[in-house]
Amino acid sequence: MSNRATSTGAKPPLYKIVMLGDSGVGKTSLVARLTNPDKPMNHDISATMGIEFDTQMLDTEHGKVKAQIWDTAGQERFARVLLPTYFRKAKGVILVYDITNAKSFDSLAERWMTQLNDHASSDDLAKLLVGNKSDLEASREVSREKAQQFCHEYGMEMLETSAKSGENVLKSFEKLIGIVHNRALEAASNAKGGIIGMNGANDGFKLQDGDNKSTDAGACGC
Ligand code: G3D
Ligand code: MG
Repeated sequence: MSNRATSTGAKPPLYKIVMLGDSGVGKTSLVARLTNPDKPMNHDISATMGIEFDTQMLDTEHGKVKAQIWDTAGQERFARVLLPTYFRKAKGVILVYDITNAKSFDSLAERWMTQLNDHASSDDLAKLLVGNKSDLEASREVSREKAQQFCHEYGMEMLETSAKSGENVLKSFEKLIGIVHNRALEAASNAKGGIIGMNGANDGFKLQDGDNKSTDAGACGC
């Protein structure tokens, strides 16, 4: 059975992914670096006051997909009210800490993983751990080993990034969206009860939603 496009001009699938982590770890800077790779980091970026999102086309091993990246303030008083909306239909999450700030790492287990489990149907939510500010090696407070232990515990992969230099920024988003896309292809394959053709599989296939309703992969999944 083939899963190739049945019509020309089908839109690439769109997946919602969310940024999570304490205020100041660099979530907004990472998204800005991804969407404006040539622009040096904007030091005037103020703490995000609500929810906003940006979209970015990304490459995966099975074709191009569109990521809709949601970013939040990371402040409890906003987060409490907004978390259900924030997580609704998210397919992936980037958990960000600052390698120079041990507290931001501790917050992941103490706060963000709990909120994630409370508000997201985390079974089909792909997760990636990102240790940002790798350019500040001299001020490092969180060892790679400690972060790897966290990954092992929660079953996810990790990368260290620098929104300042751009190191691993694209790679991080591509890694997460690759996992998300592979899972969607697998779910579509299972739903059809057969093996799908991977080449061009992003062209017009149907995503299997968590509630077993088929949704158009070209439409927004959020
Ligand atoms: P947030 O969205 O998680 O709250 P921001 O974090 O993106 O607003 O970044 C918080 C501060 O960290 C900003 O500094 C920003 O410039 C800085 N920052 C973000 N990423 C990096 C990085 O990779 N390396 C370094 N050295 N700094 C980074 P200011 O001073 O503007 O508050
Ligand atoms: Mg921000």
